[in-house]
Amino acid sequence: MTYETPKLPYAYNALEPYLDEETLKIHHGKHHKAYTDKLNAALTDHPDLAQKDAEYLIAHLGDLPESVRTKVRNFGGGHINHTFFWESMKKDAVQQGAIVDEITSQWGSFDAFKEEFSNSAATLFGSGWTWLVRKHDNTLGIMNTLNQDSPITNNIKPLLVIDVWEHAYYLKYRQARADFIAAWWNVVDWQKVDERDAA
Ligand code: MN3
Repeated sequence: MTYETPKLPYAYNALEPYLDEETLKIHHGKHHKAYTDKLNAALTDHPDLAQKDAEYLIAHLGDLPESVRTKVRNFGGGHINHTFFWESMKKDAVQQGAIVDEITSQWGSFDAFKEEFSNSAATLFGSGWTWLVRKHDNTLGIMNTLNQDSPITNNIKPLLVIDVWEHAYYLKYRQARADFIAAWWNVVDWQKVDERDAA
């Protein structure tokens, strides 16, 4: 199997003005593609592994040969995290549904959740991702991962993610990561989050 960068489920300008067209083109067409290309290159000599879904590889990193483990972690993680990120957003998003209700109940208010999540994303040191997850105790949780790490490596179910690598926002927002995060809430696809939780 050859891993492929999936087409975006919307046009490059669909998330304007929150996520700008130029950033999305570069982020998807250059950054994501580079991860996919490097994952393919890393597994050239491992056709047995290249048969597997990238999600499977990331969920079983500890079982992989040491010679490819770091590359799969970085490039495979970059591939699946970006796919998950693209599919977490849509144009004309509506903040409603089962997860929105559960968040409101668990955090006391939706704003309290947004504040905690936004703060977690804004203060992540270096490059990484902030996730809404379904924890092992079945409650919802907020977690950060560094670089291209994924919660699924620790058997934690991801529901929503924001990419807070600088390349995700620097062209439009410069150093102001918090402004990017504040804008991003406008394009979160809560119906997709519900689908993931139910799956
Ligand atoms: Mn990225």
